[in-house]
Amino acid sequence: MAQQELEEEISTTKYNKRTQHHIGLAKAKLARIKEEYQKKASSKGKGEGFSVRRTGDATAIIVGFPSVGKSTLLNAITNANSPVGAYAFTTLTCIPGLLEYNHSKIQVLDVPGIVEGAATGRGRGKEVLACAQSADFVIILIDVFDPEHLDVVKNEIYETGLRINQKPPQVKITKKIRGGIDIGLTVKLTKINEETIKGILKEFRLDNSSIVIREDINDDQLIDAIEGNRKYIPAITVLNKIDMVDADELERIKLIVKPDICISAEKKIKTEELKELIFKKLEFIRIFCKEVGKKADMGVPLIMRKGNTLKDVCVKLHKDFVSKFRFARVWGKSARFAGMPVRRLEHVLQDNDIVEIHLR
Ligand SMILES: Nc1nc2c(ncn2[C@@H]2O[C@H](COP(=O)(O)OP(=O)(O)OP(=O)(O)O)[C@@H](O)[C@H]2O)c(=O)[nH]1
Ligand SMILES: [Mg+2]
Repeated sequence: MAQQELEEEISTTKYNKRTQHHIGLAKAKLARIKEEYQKKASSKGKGEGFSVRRTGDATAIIVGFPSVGKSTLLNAITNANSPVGAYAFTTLTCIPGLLEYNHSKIQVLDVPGIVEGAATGRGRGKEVLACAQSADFVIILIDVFDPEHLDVVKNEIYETGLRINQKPPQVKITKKIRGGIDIGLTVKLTKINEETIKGILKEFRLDNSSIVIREDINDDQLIDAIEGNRKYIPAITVLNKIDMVDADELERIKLIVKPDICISAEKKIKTEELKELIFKKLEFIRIFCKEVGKKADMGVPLIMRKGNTLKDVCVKLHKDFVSKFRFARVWGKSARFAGMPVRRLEHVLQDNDIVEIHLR
């Protein structure tokens, strides 16, 4: 079946216990077709992002339709000066700005507007979404007058394999040589049954495999786990141009968009609160570095992210530190005792940890 027919079938079939198996398989087929298509497209070398050097402690990207005020917002919260225009597609490339907040440096990217079909290459959609893929945080900007854009933007983001505000599904799949499919469950599944799981696995030629599922996943999450190339990034929805509507109108629109924050980029209403929100959502932690035989420098922390490891710290300090790493001594919440030696680069650090790196 062709892509369009499958898409139509998925969107028009009513989802219930009786149809869920059928829909699950159709989704798997569609995902396979898209996977093939993307392989072909990327071997032609298309769909690369904009080349902007990443700086700072994290990168956030502002995504939205044309003229929603992305450039105005960039100019309001960073040191950048991106041209603003009253017409669509003012911004044609990627323009970075730097937002300094609470000792952290956040790179914010302003990009061209996206429209429906962006994920499949409309406008500069592919470049914009590739850029979002490599960011740490997505700011979805919505114009008060176009609340219906939210679903379109979210869908385009989803289509490029980006998952916002979602965790990777707790599913482990291993290929076997023979013996069919065996399913191990540690929870009761309510959104998908074993028959559908097998059908979807077969669609991906995993006829001989074992799968262990540790959470109540649905068919989409199973396909994500199989394809394995999804990116999981936090995001917020920001409603802009609230200076253009009265309080009642704003309340009505808020019910549709359910924004994390409402602002006016132009009038700088709530832009300070937005900075704080971005900072909070990025979940920074402070790591203090210490030289052997000296006291730790508690003045200047290294700004890292929650979940970061010793390896991330090494990468940030010097390009050779990972290959020369012998062990580290760690003080603080991630250490079982003060000065604990750690050999694993995968060791996850905690806020306020002190790290002393020993190199070869
Ligand atoms: N009233 C009002 N107008 C705004 C606000 N933010 C942006 N605008 C106006 O909206 C228009 C578009 O703003 P831009 O910042 O260029 O929008 P953009 O999203 O970068 O547009 P593209 O680069 O074309 O995708 C301009 O006329 C801005 O002055 C706001 O908060 N309130
Ligand atoms: Mg712009």
